[in-house]
Amino acid sequence: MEKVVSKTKKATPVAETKSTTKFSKETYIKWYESMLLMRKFEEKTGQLYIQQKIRGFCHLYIGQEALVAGSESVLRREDRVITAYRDHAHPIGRGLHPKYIMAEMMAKVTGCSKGKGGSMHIFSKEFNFFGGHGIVGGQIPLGAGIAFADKYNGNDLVTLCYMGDGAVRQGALHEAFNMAMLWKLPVIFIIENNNYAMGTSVERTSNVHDLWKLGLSYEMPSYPVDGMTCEAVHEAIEEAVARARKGDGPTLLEMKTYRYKGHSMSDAQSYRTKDEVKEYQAQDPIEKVLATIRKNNWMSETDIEAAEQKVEDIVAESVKFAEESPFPTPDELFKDVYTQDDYPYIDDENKIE
Ligand SMILES: Cc1ncc(C[n+]2csc(CCOP(=O)(O)OP(=O)(O)O)c2C)c(N)n1
Ligand SMILES: [Mg+2]
Repeated sequence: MEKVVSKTKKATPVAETKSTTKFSKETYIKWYESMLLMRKFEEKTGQLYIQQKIRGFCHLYIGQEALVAGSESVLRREDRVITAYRDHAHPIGRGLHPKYIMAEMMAKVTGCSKGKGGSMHIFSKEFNFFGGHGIVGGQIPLGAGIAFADKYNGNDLVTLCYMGDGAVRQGALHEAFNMAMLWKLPVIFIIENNNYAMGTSVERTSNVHDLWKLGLSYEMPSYPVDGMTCEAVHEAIEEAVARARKGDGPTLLEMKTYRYKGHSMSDAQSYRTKDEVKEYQAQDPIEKVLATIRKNNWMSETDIEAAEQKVEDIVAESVKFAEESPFPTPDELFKDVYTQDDYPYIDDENKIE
C-alpha cells in the first residue's frame, strides 16, 4: 500500500531566525502536517457517519493527535504499534495512506482489513500497525506478546502499546506488566488518559488518579507526560525507546490528553461541561505547533495554505477512493479467518454459499 508522500513545494523565501526550540524545522513541519491530516480526515469521517456512509461503531481521536505525532517522530518504521478501537490516527502517523482507512470504514474490499473490520479494526502489516482492538484492554497482553517475539528473535525493535484510562482497570494489564518487567520486554505502555471511559471519569473509577503509578509495584520506570504537547511526548518516548532497544525493558507513560468529541458518534456528553472542552481546546496541539512554526518563520502564510490544501486533497482523494470501491463478495467471509488452510470448522461442507 502506498505511503503519503509530501509533494515538493515551491520554496517560499522566509527569513531565517534563531530557533526557539531544540527540535528541527523539519520535525515541526512533519508534526503539523501529520496532525492536520489526522484532524481533517476525522472531521470528514464524522460528517460521513452522519450521512450513514460509515456505519457501526466509530470513535474519533480529535484532540489527542500529539500522542501519535510526538511518538512517531522517534520511531522507526519497523517498530510496532498496537492500540484500541480509537484507531484512525495511529496508522496515519505510521504512514498508511488514509484512503485505505476510509475504504475500511465504508466496508469496501479495498479497505486495509478488506472491509471486514470497520472503524475499530484498522490494521496494516506493511506499516507494522497491529490494530485496532474492540475489547477494552485486549491489546495490552498482545502488545507484550509482540515485544516478546522481537526479544526472542533478537532484534532491537520496540512495541508501542496504547490503551485508554478505562483499559487500565482490566486484570490482564497486571499479568502483562509483570511478565514484561520479568523478561525485560521492549514494550512501551502508553495510557491515553483523556479522563473518560465512555462517560465515567477517572475520579469515579478509582482511588488512584495518577495512573502512571500503576507501574511502580512492578518497579517499571513510570512517568506522567503532557499529552497535549508534541515535544513532551517525543522526549518521553525517546527515553523509553532507548531503554527498550538497549534491552532494559518496558516503560509506562501516562499521557494526559483530551478528546474534544464524544466517546463515539452517539454521546450526549452530559458528563462534562462545554467549558471543560474549551479549556483543553485552548491548548490544542496543532495550534501550538503552528505557533512555533510561525514564531521561527519556518513557513510563510502561503506555505501554510499549501499544506492545508495538500491535506484537503488527500482527504478528498480518500473519500473518492472509498466511494468508488466495491463491497467484498460473500466468499471473502471465510478468507483470512484462520491461517491454517485445513482448519476443521471451515471445510466445504460448513461453508454458507
Ligand atoms: C471488555 C470490554 N468491556 C467493555 C467494553 C465497552 N466499552 C467500549 S469503550 C469503553 C470505554 C473505554 O475507555 P478508555 O479505555 O478510557 O478509552 P477511550 O474510549 O477513552 O479512548 C467501554 C467500557 C468493551 N468494548 N470491552
Ligand atoms: Mg479514556
